[in-house]
Amino acid sequence: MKAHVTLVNPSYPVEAPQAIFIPLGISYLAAVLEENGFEVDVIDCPISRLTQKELETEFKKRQPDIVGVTSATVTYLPALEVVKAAKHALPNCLTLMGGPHVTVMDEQTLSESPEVDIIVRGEGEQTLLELAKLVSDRSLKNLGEVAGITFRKNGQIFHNPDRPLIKNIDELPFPAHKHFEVSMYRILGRTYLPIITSRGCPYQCTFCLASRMCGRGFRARNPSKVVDELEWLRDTFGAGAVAFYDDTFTFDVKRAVAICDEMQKRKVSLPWDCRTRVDRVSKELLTKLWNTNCQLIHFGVESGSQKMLDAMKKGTTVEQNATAIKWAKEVGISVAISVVVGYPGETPELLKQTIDFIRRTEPDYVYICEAVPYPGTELYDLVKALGWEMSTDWSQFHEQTQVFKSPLLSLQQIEKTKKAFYDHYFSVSYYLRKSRRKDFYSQTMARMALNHLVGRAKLPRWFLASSKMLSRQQQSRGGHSTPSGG
Ligand code: B12
Ligand code: SF4
Repeated sequence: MKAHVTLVNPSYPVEAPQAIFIPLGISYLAAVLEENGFEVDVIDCPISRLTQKELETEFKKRQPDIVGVTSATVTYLPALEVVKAAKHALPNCLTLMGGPHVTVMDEQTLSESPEVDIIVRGEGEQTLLELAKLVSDRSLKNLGEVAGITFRKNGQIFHNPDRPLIKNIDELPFPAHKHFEVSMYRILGRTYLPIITSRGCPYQCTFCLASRMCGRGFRARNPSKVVDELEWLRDTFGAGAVAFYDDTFTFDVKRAVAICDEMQKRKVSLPWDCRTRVDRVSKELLTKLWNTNCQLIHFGVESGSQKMLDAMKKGTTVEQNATAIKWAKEVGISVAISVVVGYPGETPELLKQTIDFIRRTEPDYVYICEAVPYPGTELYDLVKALGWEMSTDWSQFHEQTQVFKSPLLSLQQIEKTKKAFYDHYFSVSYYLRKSRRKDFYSQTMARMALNHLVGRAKLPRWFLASSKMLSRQQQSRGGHSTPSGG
């Protein structure tokens, strides 16, 4: 009999920003299993908000043979709780974990968590398929032959060789969003869905894990298939806006243009946003994106100091950052930037250069992310090598608080600077400016500003009532380094 698989997206820890997005990883895994005839279901904890007891009941009801849980570093502890609930409810089920955190911390996870049976490292579709087949054939003793896993046998941990990356990602089915309550992924009344049109990043910024997850080679989907998926998102799920979550959407400029051409040809006019590097855009390309209804572009600016950009091995200049922001604004696209603060070597003066850069270039939205040494990154090795005290509470790894102690810049200094910056940036006039622009992204930015203004409680009650209050979703202001630009 074919194995039944339950895939789980864990909740965020309460202290982390709650960014609500369909997890593409789980959705792709479900699609590939289904395509191969396996029974699949999904538990999406950030939406269903089940207690530990309710989760156990849910597992007992579904009776899966395999429970697979995804996790980033920040969701590692909640993910372990899910695995515990699964093992408690169904002691004979096979428990798997995958995602960026355990890909790197595979052996540590298995040694500290007896409830986890197998770690799937890196890209998971083919590996999970192979495991599901082994479970169906009752031949789990052959685990030693499955590439890309780390597992425990007779108390010993085995780290099998890596699995080669999928060469042609066009062979993957569309992600199985039908397993999610898509109507819950709404912002300001619009269903806002993600798409990925390429995998892999050729760059190696020191704080980022992207190339470790999807490789350094840029593997791209055919523009025509991309637009098929956009039409499907619009027609089947009622997408009202789409986030292109490629690490660097415009890495291959010709392909980005071909996607825009295809969208125009097929009259796909959904508002959309994308993430890219400032050195992979030109004014001509930005004009093309704008003409295809790209309303927001995220650039990974990272710093206003060349010294810090070089330390992060970003491979861009302050000048390129300023020019790209200027071009995008000139063609009409709103610009969101992310900056990394508190990186080793950053002094209050260098941090000030970043704040000055933002004031000078006036992007439409700013994510200030605190430098987080995710395991597996060069930054992690650097902080370890410096011998600086680092938090071991993974729930803190969400870029809105400092997780290591820099002798050059204290948590208090960073928090003070951030607070002063946002208090100044999200002014009533910012709110009014954004609300006057009627596009989806400007409206969302207006709402974020309103959230901030309300947080500061500087608005009279009548103003709140007239602005129809805040969004139900507490969106992550943190965003993060990668999606805010390659
Ligand atoms: C889209 C995206 C988001 C989206 C959606 C997140 C989500 N849960 O899917 C949003 C904006 C919400 C987001 C938020 C955050 N993100 Co993010 N995000 C990305 C991005 C750009 C692409 C991820 C993606 O969809 N890839 C495509 C899918 C198909 O791949 P995948 O998710 O990795 O899944 C595959 C494998 O990992 C594996 N797999 C995953 N889970 C499982 C489970 C099982 C059982 C198995 C078998 C296999 C398996 O198989 C999947 C298919 O191949 C990556 C960068 C990157 N290139 O990886 C960063 C990235 C994952 N994010 C990162 C971070 C830090 C965050 C935040 C903490 C930021 C913040 N300040 O809040 C939050 C945490 C959110 C969370 N719960 O995971 C880091 C993670 C580093 C780490 N160790 O944690 C990354 C790697 C970027 C970076 N800076 O290095 N993110
Ligand atoms: S930050 Fe962007 S460009 Fe740098 S490695 Fe990560 S995905 Fe690539």
